[in-house]
Amino acid sequence: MGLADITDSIARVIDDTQSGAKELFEPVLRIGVTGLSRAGKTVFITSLIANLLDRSRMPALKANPLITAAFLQPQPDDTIPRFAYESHLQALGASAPHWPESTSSISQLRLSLRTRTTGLLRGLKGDKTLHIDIVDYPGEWLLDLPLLKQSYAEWSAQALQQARAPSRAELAEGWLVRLEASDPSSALDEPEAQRLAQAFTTYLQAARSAGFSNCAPGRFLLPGDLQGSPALTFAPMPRPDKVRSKTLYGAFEHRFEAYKKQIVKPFFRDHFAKIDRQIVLVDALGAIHNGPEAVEDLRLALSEILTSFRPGKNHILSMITGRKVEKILFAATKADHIHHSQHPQLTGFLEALLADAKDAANWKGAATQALSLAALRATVEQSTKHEGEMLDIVRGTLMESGEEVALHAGDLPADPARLLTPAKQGATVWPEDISYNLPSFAPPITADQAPKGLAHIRMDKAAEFLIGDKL
Ligand SMILES: Nc1nc2c(ncn2[C@@H]2O[C@H](COP(=O)(O)OP(=O)(O)OP(=O)(O)O)[C@@H](O)[C@H]2O)c(=O)[nH]1
Ligand SMILES: [Mg+2]
Repeated sequence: MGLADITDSIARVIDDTQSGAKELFEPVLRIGVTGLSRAGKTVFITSLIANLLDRSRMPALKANPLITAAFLQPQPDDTIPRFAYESHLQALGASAPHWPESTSSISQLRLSLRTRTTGLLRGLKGDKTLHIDIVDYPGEWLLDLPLLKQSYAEWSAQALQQARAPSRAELAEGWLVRLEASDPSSALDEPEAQRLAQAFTTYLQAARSAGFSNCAPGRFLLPGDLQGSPALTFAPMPRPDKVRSKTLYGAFEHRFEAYKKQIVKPFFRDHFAKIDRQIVLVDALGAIHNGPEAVEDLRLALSEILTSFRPGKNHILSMITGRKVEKILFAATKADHIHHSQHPQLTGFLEALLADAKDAANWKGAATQALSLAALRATVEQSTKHEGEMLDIVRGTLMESGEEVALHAGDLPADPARLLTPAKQGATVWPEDISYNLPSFAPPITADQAPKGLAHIRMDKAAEFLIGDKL
């Protein structure tokens, strides 16, 4: 070790103890924000930050009157990209606002809140500071957890069975045809390996677009800078009688193991393990809109996700992380698509979905809660007379045409079983009396540019659940 290395490591030790000492007085709360692709993560985080910096729209955050300052700070982890708050906010707040671009990786931001101390200690302690590290990561990455327990042969058998199921067979056809034409025992041929991986990825993307949630491995849909790397160039294959390392099957088996070891495990160890509280965003309305198969698939994905939050039950995960998330909030996003009179039904549906997923995951984990929210309210509510009856509707601007419409998306049933039972029984369409149509609304144009937080539904309730007790 050279002198420079020694001084460097001494400096680091001092640095670590200092930040450790600081954390004793200035606690850090790490909040994970996740959800499957398009669930609303980016808009949620942007809105949460905007509404914590300016809290005029946050009445349900009980400690609000005690907060004396809120500010963004450099984040502690140098290797994670910073959440691009300013550009997302600018996109949403512009005179011609647009939804933020899709994001595909992990990112982070630190927001600090200074609060007045109350009670006896007030004179002694002065203000206190809470650092909130918000970590955004794709929910698809959690769906990779089961892979850690599986061998390549087991995973392949399961993935093939899933792809051949009636609801997916058509989407998987291109890949299955290619697979049929290739021989797992033939010598590894890289172009052939790439074609198979590509065909498999195309199938996963098609499944995702059709509204399916279970589309592991997560990095195949969200490769980021791993695109084209060997760890992502494999696909399920039926196991030949004899496995040799230089064959296509042998190479894929090796790459599957590399994917687990070098991509999945480090995520759980380095990022997931440090999360104290978690919010899981669920596009429940989108799944209902996509039909019973999408709802059933979402239910299965939620139970997989719950398994990730239950390290005790999962031996591999306990070994990697060793600790538990304390609280998990499940939120049905984009609730501004429906009138508030329908929100209890939406929350009820999410609760029922969650209860089922909990049964499946044999849940005895952290405290959970479900609610319906809109991170950015794109509609206004209205009641109108229709065929002699009052109808609750929402009014907004359609994304596609730019046209302003007033609409009643359909009534969610009061009993969530009316949706969950047909979904579980494998129905392909909803019963006739349930119809539900969900358009995409454009973000609202805000007249005044003063930073007043973003118009939302129940973001303050979400914030109260996630950080309220720490303020
Ligand atoms: N009306 C309405 N639409 C929303 C809201 N939040 C998200 N959306 C819609 O959902 C889309 C996806 O939201 P994002 O926040 O980008 O979702 P994400 O989970 O970050 O998506 P990925 O980065 O692609 O995984 C947006 O482009 C909007 O069309 C909301 O509060 N209200
Ligand atoms: Mg995003």
